[in-house]
Amino acid sequence: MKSFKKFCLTALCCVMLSSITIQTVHSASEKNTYVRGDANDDGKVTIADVVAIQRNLLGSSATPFSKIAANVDCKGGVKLSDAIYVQKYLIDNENNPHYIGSVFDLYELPFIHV
Ligand SMILES: [Ca+2]
Repeated sequence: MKSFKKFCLTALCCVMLSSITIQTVHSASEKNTYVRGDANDDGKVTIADVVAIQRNLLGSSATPFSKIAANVDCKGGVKLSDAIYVQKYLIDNENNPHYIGSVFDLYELPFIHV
């Protein structure tokens, strides 16, 4: 009887651990992409992203903030010029050399603009 309880407890622990592992894998694979220019990570490129970049440059720790999405020119980290590029995209999205609003893979090497 004692070994049966031990078996049941072990089986229960295994089931609980496997479900935790599955949940972790699911969460990690949930977001493998980002929208370039979507600095506040809400899925859209709007004036709020310009504000998010500017606030980040001023030292605000507002969350969420996606550095990879905010670095729209893929050069030297997040700078004021990235906010300006997003503003230009919002005014005229026909001329979009930085592919702002496009979806990119997080693990893909960034396209470097010259
Ligand atoms: Ca956004």
